[in-house]
Amino acid sequence: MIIKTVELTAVAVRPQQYPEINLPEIAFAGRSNVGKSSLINVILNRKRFARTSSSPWKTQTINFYEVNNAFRIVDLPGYGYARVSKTEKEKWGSMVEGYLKSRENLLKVVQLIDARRPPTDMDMQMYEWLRYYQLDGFVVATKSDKISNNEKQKNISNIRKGLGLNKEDILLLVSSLNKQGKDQLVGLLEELLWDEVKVNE
Ligand SMILES: Nc1nc2c(ncn2[C@@H]2O[C@H](COP(=O)(O)OP(=O)(O)OP(=O)(O)O)[C@@H](O)[C@H]2O)c(=O)[nH]1
Ligand SMILES: [Mg+2]
Repeated sequence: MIIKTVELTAVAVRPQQYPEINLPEIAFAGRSNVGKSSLINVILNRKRFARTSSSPWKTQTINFYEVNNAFRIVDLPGYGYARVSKTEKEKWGSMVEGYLKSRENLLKVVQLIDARRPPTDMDMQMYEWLRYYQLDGFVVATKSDKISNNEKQKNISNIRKGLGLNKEDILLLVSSLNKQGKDQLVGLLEELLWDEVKVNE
């Protein structure tokens, strides 16, 4: 896929602020700080387009990145950050759930899991939920540069088990730092988009 143009078309906290439903969307979900925004920058070939931060809870809005005027990558705010008030968590819940449940042009969700640890309860709940709504696209394990090759096999298998992935379900190991898995990731996105848009035009 050749990225010709990238545009932040909307920053939303409520449906009225979403862009039109004229283009297909793929959303990125995962725990706060797992690396969603960083990975989106890798896909977009932009260093700091999606804002990232070492302190959790950086992305607190739903950000729509339009690529080649053909599809959108949607950066969701992360879940599971302990130091957030109950009210904030509820606000997050209704904002993200509202988007995921009602968005007609949402094709699939890419779920991100930290490659260093087993999935958290919230990771598992999220994945169950996505599966229930048939929004489960594929899973990526992030920050692979932080684990050794020995750990990779073991951790991948723990994540697969924790999420209850089937043999045919995809789990891709990625790193935004050394770009491991980038080409496969872009390939998988192309596959999801294939029927919807001519990604290479
Ligand atoms: N070593 C390493 N660090 C990473 C990687 N991806 C992200 N990080 C770091 O992890 C931190 C969080 O990254 P973000 O991309 O902001 O995470 P996020 O999931 O968007 O977080 P929220 O917006 O808070 O939900 C930053 O300090 C990144 O530099 C990676 O692949 N390898
Ligand atoms: Mg973010």
